[in-house]
Amino acid sequence: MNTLKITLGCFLFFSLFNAVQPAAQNNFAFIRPGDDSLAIIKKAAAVVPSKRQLEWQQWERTGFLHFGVNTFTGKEWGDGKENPAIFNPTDFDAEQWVRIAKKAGIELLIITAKHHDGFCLWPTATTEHSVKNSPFKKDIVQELSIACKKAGMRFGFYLSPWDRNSPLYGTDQYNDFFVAQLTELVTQYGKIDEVWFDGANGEGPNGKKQHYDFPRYYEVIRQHQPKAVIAISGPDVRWVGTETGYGRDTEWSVVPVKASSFTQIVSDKLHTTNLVAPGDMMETDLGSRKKIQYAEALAWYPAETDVSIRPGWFYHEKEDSLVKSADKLLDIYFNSIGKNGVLLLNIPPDKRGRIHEADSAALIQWNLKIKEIFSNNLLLHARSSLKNTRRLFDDNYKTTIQINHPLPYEFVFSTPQPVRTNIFMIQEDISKGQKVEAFSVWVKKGTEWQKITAATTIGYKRILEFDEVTGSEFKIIIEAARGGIVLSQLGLYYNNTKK
Ligand code: FUL
Repeated sequence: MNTLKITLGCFLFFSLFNAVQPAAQNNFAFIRPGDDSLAIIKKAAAVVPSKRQLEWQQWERTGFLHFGVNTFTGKEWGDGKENPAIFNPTDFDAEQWVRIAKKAGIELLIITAKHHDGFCLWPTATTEHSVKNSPFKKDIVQELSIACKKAGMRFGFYLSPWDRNSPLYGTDQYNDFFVAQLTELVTQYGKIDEVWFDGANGEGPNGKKQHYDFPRYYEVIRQHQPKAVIAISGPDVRWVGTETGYGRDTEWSVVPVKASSFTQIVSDKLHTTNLVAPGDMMETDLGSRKKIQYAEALAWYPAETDVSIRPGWFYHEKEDSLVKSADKLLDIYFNSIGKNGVLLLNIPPDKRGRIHEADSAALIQWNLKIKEIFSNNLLLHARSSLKNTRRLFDDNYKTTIQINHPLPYEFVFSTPQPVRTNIFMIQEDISKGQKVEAFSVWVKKGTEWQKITAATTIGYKRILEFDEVTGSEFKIIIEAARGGIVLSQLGLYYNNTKK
């Protein structure tokens, strides 16, 4: 399933260059034949996110709601032959979903408006295979969009291009059908913040072959919901490459793409004929110096890290005892958001139409742990060798640290009292690009500096765990970078729940 997802996702990547992203936003760069490796690095450093990509990154925690006929059949992939009569939640409460998501620190909810089985959670005019022919009748997409709006929660939808129910699937008319579905969703439910196009397709070599008219789909979204990010088989956000919740140790948001696709944005036209795949999203290295040396063009294409709180994406009673614990979710938090990604955590409603007690308990615990750890920055009152004022944070707990010095460059913090720490967090101001390639963190023991931890990329956020140390002098060394660095936040913390 993943291979197919990647292939399709990659093939659709060209639309990064779609007409609605004006060149002035600079979330891409051409590599010219005469550019030497230094010029290429410079260009990579100058690529910045578009406004919608920047906002999206700051949501950090987002939630997925897999809900549909599979909830009632126990399957993960329905075959499209399910009788709508089986869809009958007994105690449906979209407000409960939103309430729990809020308590988990989640900023956006994405509902599977239609999964691969083709069953629509809204009473679409495009097919009879929907809630309108279920005993439940209600419009789930509407219920959720209203609940989100009421609670100030962002809202998005997943619409599966692969449709196992529609007789049109595999024909040109399917694109009209899909556009009609999409148009209903982007026009009838208020503001949409994210649209998720899955690349999965299980048709196999002898199955139906569908040419998806993605440029047309994107145009519909941009026209009606210009602020929405289009993810996975979309131009704004890429799949991290696993469904484990764990991102790469080195995660670049600037990745190589093909120049032939690039001309599409320049000419302000969408040409499917020029479609070129940028590569495999599952590779361990997407954006290193070595990778970008061979690029024809570069683009800001950040990672979304999706994972389910349960083994499956849909609710199955037999998995009630297999819900991920708050500690496991915390580890995922460190390894997704803490590795320059946005976390998309799936919390599937059960047959009642509610988030199960086991899931909500873990989610609430998880958020409490995050709050407890990150509400106490041990560097808050530290003096720093960096700032003229020597005060690291202003009254609003904001800092901006600009480093334009030759590398390696080091800066020191001294805390008024010795502090005990086992977590380091640091953020680049990505509105200025992603630059850091290597850094390390040190503590002073007597007269000696000891290395506590080291890593490669930072990007939007990097969180590093290490064995507990106590000290009052800490040092950060930026060892390598692609240009002048702007840091927007950093801190030392203590996780006292660590086993
Ligand atoms: C995959 C799908 O096949 C799964 O069912 C699930 O929706 C996951 C998020 O994406 O490609």
